[in-house]
Amino acid sequence: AKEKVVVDGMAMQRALTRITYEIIEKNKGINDLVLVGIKTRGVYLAKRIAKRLEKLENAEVPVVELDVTKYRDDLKNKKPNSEPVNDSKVDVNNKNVILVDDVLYTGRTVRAALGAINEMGRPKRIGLAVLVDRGHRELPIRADFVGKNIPSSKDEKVNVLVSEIDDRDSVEIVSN
Ligand code: 3GP
Ligand code: 5GP
Ligand code: MG
Repeated sequence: AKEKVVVDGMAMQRALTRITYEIIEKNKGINDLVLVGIKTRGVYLAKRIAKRLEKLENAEVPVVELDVTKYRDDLKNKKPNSEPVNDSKVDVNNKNVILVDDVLYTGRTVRAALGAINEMGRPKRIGLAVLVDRGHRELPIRADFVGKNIPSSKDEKVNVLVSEIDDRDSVEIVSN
């Protein structure tokens, strides 16, 4: 397998900084903002964006951690009628919610996340921020904030590494 680095550590930091400014501009500040990070790596990206938002705007932004595996419709091991995976005490009613994930591919994860948020309450608006959009959507879903568009072939893999749990920050394309 061949690996090609498409986003290095500095570029990832800059992309997250740009997304942070875009969120502030679109949201006209950070009032009523709630970030929802999709596990695993989406949570770390959401926390980084929240940190930047707080530095720039001097107020706290809640980060909800969401595990959507049980909500996906394409996994065999999912338990129907399982408990909501989210036990967050954060109120999403009338909030501007921004979902954060590492890679957007078919869109099924985001669809599942929307279902989970729907069980938490009724936000005013839900947006989507992703570090990588690799195309191949199977649902009518698009991102509002994109770190990098990486047109990929279906048999390529995009590796997203974050220093919180991996040994560095990096986005790499792996082709066989
Ligand atoms: P993540 O939880 O940090 O997003 O799904 C488990 C991990 O496998 C994910 O880590 C993701 O990075 C990686 N992964 C790589 N390719 C795929 C894929 O096509 N689908 C899913 N669901 N995960 C993938
Ligand atoms: P989707 O549901 O849009 O098909 O895929 C989105 C989720 O699957 C993301 O949370 C992401 O973690 C994972 N995923 C899908 N394709 C890839 C990929 O090529 N690389 C990585 N790292 N994750 C992927
Ligand atoms: Mg992910």
